[in-house]
Amino acid sequence: MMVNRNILTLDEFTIQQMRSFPAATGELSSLLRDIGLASKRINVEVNKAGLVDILGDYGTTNVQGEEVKKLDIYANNQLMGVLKHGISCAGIASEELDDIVVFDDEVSNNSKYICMFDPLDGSGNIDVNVSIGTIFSIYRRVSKLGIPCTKEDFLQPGNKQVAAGYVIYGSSTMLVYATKRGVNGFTLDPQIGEFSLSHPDIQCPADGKIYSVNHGNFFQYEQGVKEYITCCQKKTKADGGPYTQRYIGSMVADVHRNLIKGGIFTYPGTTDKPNGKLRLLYECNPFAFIVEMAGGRATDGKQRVMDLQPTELHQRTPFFVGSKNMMDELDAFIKAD
Ligand code: AHM
Repeated sequence: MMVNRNILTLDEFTIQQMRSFPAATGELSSLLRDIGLASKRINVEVNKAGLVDILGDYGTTNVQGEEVKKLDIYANNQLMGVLKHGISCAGIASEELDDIVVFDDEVSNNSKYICMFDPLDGSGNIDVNVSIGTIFSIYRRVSKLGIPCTKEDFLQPGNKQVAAGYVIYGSSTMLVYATKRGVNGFTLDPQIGEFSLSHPDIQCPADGKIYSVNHGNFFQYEQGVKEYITCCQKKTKADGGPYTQRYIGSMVADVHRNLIKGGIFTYPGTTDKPNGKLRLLYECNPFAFIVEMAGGRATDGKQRVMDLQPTELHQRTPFFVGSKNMMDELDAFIKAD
């Protein structure tokens, strides 16, 4: 039975979705609720970032050799904590952690899902009060139920994702998640502390006028990418332009804007870093899934990013994602390269 209400909370929405799918056990809804809870806690700390002594370097480096801010660790621990104590997750992998964490207790060993996340993406923007986000990705495990999950459960191609989403801590806080049934966005109502359905059935416009790229790396990009960027700059009204360049340096904010308004986000390989900067499992696959489920496309410049077989947890890949027709145009430049 459909609940007839003007506003649905995240919990109500996921339960409603579950009811219309008789085989569902409720585990995915419970997992999404756990992620929603962790992100509300992270949101509280992110909002206080300018006030309390939580800023600054933690004094350690993460497994990619990047400096870790205190909030990254807080966010990581919140997500890990709620998922460990929940009833639906067998283990996690995080951008902040060297290896997978297997929860290994009776309930977790019988849970069918594993979760991967980047707890606080764009953390270089914390100190300057620019939007940052959490990205997550959920897979059905391939190992047997009843035993601890294994690394194989995490090294699955993105096309095996069951759900993926992100939380953007911006001018308002939003949680957007995708399943094969569609993409829906929920805005946090701070007065009641609930995510409420505000962006039902998000569709990425097939055309857009925004391109997002780090121009500082321009001369390090391959020829086809340079030519595509130049083409974006030269667009006139007659050929769908003019285009606008927007790049905040927080992928969650950049892709969120392009998903809603239409656009393309790119992080190509450079001569220094041929695989670019972004991580396949924690950043690219979840966004590829979300944008594809909304009607867009995502590639590594050669092939669909979700068809890449991961070989290691922290592998990086060039990444191009966005509106379908813009992606098609980009392909023509890269393929001609
Ligand atoms: P982080 O893991 O240090 O937060 O870096 C990831 C971020 C993405 O959100 C963003 O798109 C990219 O790094 C920006 O990188 P650059 O400054 O090289 O353009």
